[in-house]
Amino acid sequence: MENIKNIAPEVYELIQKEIKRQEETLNLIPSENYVSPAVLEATASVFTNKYVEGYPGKRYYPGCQFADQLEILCSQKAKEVFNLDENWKVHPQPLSGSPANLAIYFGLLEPGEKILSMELTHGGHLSHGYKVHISSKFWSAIHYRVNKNGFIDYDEIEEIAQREKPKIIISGATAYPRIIDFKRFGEIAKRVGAYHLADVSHIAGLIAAGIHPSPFEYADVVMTTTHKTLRGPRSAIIFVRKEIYDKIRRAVFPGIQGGSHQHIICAKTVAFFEALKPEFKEYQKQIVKNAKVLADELIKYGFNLLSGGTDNHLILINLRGVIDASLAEGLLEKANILANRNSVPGDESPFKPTGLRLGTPAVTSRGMKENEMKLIAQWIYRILIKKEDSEEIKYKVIDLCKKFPIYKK
Ligand code: DSN
Repeated sequence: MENIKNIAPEVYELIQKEIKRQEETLNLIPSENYVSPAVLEATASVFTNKYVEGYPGKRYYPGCQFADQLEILCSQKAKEVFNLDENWKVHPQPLSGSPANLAIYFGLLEPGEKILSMELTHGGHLSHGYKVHISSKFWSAIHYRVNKNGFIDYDEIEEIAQREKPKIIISGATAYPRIIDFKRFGEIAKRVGAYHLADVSHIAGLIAAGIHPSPFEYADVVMTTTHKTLRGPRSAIIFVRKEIYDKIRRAVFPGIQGGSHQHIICAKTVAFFEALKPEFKEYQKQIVKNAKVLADELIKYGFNLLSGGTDNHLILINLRGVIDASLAEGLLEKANILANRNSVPGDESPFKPTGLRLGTPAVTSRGMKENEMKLIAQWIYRILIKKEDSEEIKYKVIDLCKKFPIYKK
């Protein structure tokens, strides 16, 4: 990074500090991950210099021949990763998850039509029609919830769908630790004449590896961000059934976005090449194994987990009556352990959440396995329940991190 160092020393310093922070921190934020050196290289490639608007073969700028080939390759590889046939088309340009969802609604719904999605405090996402998201200005959202055991209540979804006749039903969540029954979602959507959008941002890597059931047979549109379990750059991608592809194509560009970010499309393509390797499947299996061990250990230490455990990469601890969730997040951060406070069912406001969300994609990328998960659970217990000094645990955390470097020197 000599060039950055010479031109912008303050920026260089910040990058160095961020490298050290990442290397010395146990990252349990379930939506974060570490990209490979190859994906980092692609993110910094000269494709960042190229303006492209439109689509391969129909651009609003000259000089797009290689950008076009890249975009076509990105779509092909994305389809291979999810084993899709000619009934599916890919839109590789969305900049991130929230604008991608907006484009889907914009393409498929008329103003005022209804979105049926998961309640925010029950694991849903802001961009699924929640009142502070722009989607709520154009469409009205109604929500389904999890039952008292923390599982999605499909009968309730069916009942709401029959009554409210939404135009789109969204499966997928930002904080749900269990298998999602996409087949059931698809059947309900079909019965009431709604589109089924599966937002698989959190679990796309697991789906690609065949560890979580795939939504494709039962959905009209599948959206995923690319930087979570999929371990690509910070971005998103949309898969659409060919009959309705044009509506969504136009909604992304020219509807919502301008020129796409070709260096990020380049990095997504590299990530898809990686996702097609056998090691990727092993990695995804280990994410789930690690999450199960972490969950079991936390239960042994007396923590109350939503739904009583996990089937995927994430865990939600209900801290109500135990410790304030913001305080818990802060105490763990002081020990260089990152887990984020999160709403859980029963919370009155998303600003006062009582849950803590943890996940294993990032620590698994470092090569950590079951034994390390046991250690991490013990540290969480010692900090949050035994009230041991976070600073003391921090040295142990740093030692462990040093044994599992993110980027080998
Ligand atoms: N912010 C992401 C997450 O943490 O789950 C979802 O967009």
